[in-house]
Amino acid sequence: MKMDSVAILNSLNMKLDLDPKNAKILVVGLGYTGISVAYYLQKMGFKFAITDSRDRPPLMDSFMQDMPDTPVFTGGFDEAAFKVCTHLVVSPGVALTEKSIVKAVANGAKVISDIDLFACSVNEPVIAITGSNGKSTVTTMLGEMAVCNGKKIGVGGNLGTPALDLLEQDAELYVLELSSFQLERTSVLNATAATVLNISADHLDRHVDMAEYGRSKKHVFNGNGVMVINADDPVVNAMRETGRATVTFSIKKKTDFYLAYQDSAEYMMHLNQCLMPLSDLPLEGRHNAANALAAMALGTVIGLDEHKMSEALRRFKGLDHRMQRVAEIGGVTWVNDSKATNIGACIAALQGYDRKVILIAGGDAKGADMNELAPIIKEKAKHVVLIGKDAEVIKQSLDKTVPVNNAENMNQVVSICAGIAEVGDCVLLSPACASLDQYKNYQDRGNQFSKAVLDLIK
Ligand code: UMA
Ligand code: ADP
Repeated sequence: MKMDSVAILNSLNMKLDLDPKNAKILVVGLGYTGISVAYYLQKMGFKFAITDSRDRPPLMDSFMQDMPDTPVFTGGFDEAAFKVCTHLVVSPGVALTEKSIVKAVANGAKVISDIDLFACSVNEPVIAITGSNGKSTVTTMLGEMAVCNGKKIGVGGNLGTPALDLLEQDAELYVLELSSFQLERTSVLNATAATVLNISADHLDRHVDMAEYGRSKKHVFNGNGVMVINADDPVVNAMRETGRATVTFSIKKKTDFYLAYQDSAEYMMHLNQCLMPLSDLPLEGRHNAANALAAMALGTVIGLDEHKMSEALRRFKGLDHRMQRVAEIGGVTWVNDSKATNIGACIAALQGYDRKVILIAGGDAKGADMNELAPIIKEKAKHVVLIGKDAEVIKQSLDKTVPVNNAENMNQVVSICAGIAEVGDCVLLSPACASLDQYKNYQDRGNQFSKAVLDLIK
């Protein structure tokens, strides 16, 4: 049954020591998360202030029009506000190592997240999905499976809609994509089922090392819900806990959800039962078979019908900027995988090809070691065109074993690739890096690529 505001206030008090009479809350960050927290706190009767280190966060003006009485401090973190607060609700874009936060914590303030507030506000099942890659794909797949089962659902988190905004949707089930930043500051989420899809290097400009990055991801398993484990990933496998209900998936061996040949066709399987032929899954790449199995595993835990889940998978269109075929021009296929913002995604993309491709890579490597990427590039790329801040780092790692060109912008990239490509070739934008050094975001990078490609046929 849906929680009323009395029950939510009790839960906030019990789990987070938050009560409207005594709490002095500082919301850190005036982005989508901070604003969703502000509306939630106002609705629940809490007093709070907001701070943002930026001079003028992009959403500030409309927010101030809507909530003119809220104290807002911008242009640096306001020390006075940090000094008096009992609770800090810190947005994912702000590192917990910020001096003001460290000081406030030393003074006894508690760091919480929007996900903690959300967790105190719902009785309905919550499915939580994290991992270095595949989060958005699996979250969207599972959402579509639930809709196909006639469920009223709320789907969001890192995917886009802040978790607290989903509460307005009055859902009977929530599916949340969660980033390592959201998870590292979340302590009271107890998801009905949760998964870490995989772990590979990402965000090492913010996390101290891989071990700390992995520990943040592991928070998704806090509580006593079902753990959905990728049996192919050693780091994820090591997160298993004895005595916890666990469901496994694998694209390499027989587990609870796996792939197997039956009468010379490859099937997605659950225990000894065929779910659907893998060829019915309309997505490129073996990694998407793993994603589909993970979504099936999560859906099964919450009682979704397997036929309906297969139906949703057969209709799944895939998300833009993930292995998205842009065009075939003169026998050359152009693929936009701009969302490959880390090494793991680029490796998965290259592994999906049985012939050599022309690879476009580069951008902001976020501290990752590009030597981990070099072997697969050497194996699968006939030519590499590099862009962005860390182009040189990638070039060095390739050690002159693959022909490399550098380019300044996407038009130049596409014109170089068009000059090299021969009939039957594939040109793949899978940068293994974040886009923010040159583009607004990965969508902007992907859109500029697609436009430049389509301009070739004008
Ligand atoms: N910022 C400052 N100073 C501040 C507060 C923020 O400079 O005081 C900067 C951050 O460094 C960041 C930007 O402002 O560059 C936005 O930060 P934010 O925490 O306010 O972000 P939101 O607008 O609340 O969006 C966040 C997620 N963004 C980040 O984690 C950076 C969104 O994920 C998410 O959709 C949204 O909450 C709702 O849950 C985006 C993302 O890029 C898609 N996520 C990263 C990823 O997927 O790799 C983790
Ligand atoms: P996330 O939300 O975790 O960033 P997405 O589904 O948006 O994941 O995909 C991001 C990138 O990772 C894309 O380049 C996509 O092709 C790739 N990818 C998707 N699923 C996987 C997976 N299971 N393993 C490795 N790479 C993947």
